[in-house]
Amino acid sequence: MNRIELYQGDITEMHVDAIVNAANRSLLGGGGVDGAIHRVAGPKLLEECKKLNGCETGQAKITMGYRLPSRYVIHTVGPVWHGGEIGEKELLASAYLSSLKLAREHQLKTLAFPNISTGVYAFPKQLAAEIAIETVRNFLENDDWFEEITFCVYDDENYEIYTKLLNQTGH
Ligand code: AR6
Repeated sequence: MNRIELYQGDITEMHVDAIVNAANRSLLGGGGVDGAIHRVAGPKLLEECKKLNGCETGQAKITMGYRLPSRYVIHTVGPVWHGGEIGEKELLASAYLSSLKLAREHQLKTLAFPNISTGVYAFPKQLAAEIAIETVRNFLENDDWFEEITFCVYDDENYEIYTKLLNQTGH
């Protein structure tokens, strides 16, 4: 059964159990997808985030979704790209894996990921997509809990990269 989906658009409009936020370690908001999520969720999201004491790179924390159509937000922190020699690849895989584990612990069935680290944090998009798909696929192969994991791409470049990768290898 194919449980990986591709969607191009705004993650804040998605009706899933949880959307994943590409946050920073403060968890106090920012630009990009993080800014969009906080804008739509409203001020209560920031209030709850203030109580979390931040989040390490590669880890994840969960909050309610407030005014978002998704019930929860899983905030994860991807690595800043510094050339690839200081563990960026492992940290990106860890951001995806920590988010999946947290969603699983909270018994969530449907999850949507943005393209973590590929905006402000400048992670190469092709490599990031390969890591994201491999990490999610490995998880799904070993655990049949999730109903659907969606990769929410925003820009056309990521859409093309994900389309190719998902078609090449089968879902
Ligand atoms: N829906 C889905 N994807 C989006 C949206 C949206 N509404 N808006 C942007 N993207 P970025 P990062 C895509 O920069 O690289 C923030 O300031 C975007 O096209 O949001 O992990 C945080 O607070 C890109 O492919 O996150 C951190 O400080 C992807 O989301 C820092 O940026 C990620 O881009 C995190 O940087």
